[in-house]
Amino acid sequence: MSRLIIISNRVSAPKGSMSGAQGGLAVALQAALRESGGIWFGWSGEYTDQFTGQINFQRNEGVTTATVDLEEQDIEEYYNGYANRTLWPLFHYRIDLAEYERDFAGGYQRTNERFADTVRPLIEEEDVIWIQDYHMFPLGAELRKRGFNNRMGFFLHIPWPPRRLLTTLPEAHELVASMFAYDVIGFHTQEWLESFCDFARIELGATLEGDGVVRLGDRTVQLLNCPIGIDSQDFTKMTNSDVAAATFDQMRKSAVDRAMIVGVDRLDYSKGLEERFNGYERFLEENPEQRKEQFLLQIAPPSRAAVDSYQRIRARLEAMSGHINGAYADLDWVPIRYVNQGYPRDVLAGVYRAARIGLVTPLRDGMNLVAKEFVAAQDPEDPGVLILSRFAGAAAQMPTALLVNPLSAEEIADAISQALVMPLKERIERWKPLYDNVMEEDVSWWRERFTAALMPEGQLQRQEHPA
Ligand code: ADQ
Repeated sequence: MSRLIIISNRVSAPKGSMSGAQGGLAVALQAALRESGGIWFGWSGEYTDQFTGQINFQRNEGVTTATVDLEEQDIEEYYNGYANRTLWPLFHYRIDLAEYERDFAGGYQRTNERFADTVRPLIEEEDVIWIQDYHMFPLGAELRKRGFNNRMGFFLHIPWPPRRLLTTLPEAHELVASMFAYDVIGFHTQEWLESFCDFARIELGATLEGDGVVRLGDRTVQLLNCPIGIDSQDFTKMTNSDVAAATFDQMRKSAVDRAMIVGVDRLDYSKGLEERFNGYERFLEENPEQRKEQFLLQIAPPSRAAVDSYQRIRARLEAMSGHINGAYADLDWVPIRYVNQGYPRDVLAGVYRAARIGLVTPLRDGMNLVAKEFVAAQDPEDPGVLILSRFAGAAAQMPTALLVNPLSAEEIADAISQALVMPLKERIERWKPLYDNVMEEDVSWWRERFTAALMPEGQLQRQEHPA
């Protein structure tokens, strides 16, 4: 069997010290690395005054990680700049927030070249390379330029935007053309896959060869619809843990017979938090009789604080929650509990289980794992209701959730009202298929599906890669 080399912006710490999606993803990728004796390569999270490309190796629980320090300017331009100020908003359909700066594009390219130069001595002829996410689109092409003929795959964890939006990116053609260096490209949904295909076909003149295979010049790439899941076994353990049980009791006690609606998100404009608060306010306004029967717990730890748009949304959410509480709170009841910190996954599992409604309303989301965690944590005898944005990748696998348009305050308000009175029978009928899917199509299923495409029947199928 070939070794797997995984490359991502950040390398996750070994099991035990991680949380959330990264946790599940890290566990799945580490399992693959353990099986194949491979290496996980990426940025160390540390700065250096002068880039040297020196690699720091660590071996932990059978997994080897290799990391490199970057210069502050690299992080400013590549990570805070192109990745998070340009690509992230654009790929989440927010061209109003996207910043198009040559310095960012240049720093992104330079840093990817630095990654390619650094990882180069670690790669052996039979290795299979799997690159993760939008920080590293051009890395495959950079490795090909350095003469590597290895099988190479790429997985995109965020949406792929519609063609006309992507054409606003000055480097779009170059960037997408460079992705033909990969042998397999994975997306969370058929929709993201087709948007990629549209751009390649219409803008670059690529041709479809059937069954998700696209050709550009002498390169063909296999496109794969490959939705990610949670680490379902591990999450079930979390749900059954003492910590989850204690959290459940604590939440139920503090809810005093009121139904809890829960939202758990990184504080990010793509998660639709302002629109969610608007929808919730609309619900309060339109349903006075249901008002004091419930409350909303919104957990939203700040992320990417170095980027202005994240500071702005944080300030707006503070103002909105203050305004809604000011307008509706009573002596014995406050509608929104707004909490700006992260919690361990076993605590979250208890919180999800204590909730009557999971409110997951991103404006766009590659997948959204909170929706799946919420479903996994429910009591089968008395499950809560998932309200899910139609525009999350997860919606494609979760048709029996209450699907809403997250931009419509009315739809959010109606769904909350409907979920609060939903009979137990209907709650179970809606929840069960969601649960079966979450358990079946979990993170191991995802990883195996992708690696099976990358390493067909364990055989290495080579294409010629002109330097
Ligand atoms: P994210 O945008 O980070 O991931 P998501 O899939 O929702 O989004 O995962 C968030 C994870 O962080 C969940 O596991 C959740 O439990 C955890 N988390 C969120 N808030 C937390 C809190 N307050 N405390 C503790 N943990 C918290 C990107 C894409 C997604 C895609 C994933 C995986 O944007 O669309 O699903 O990658 O591919």
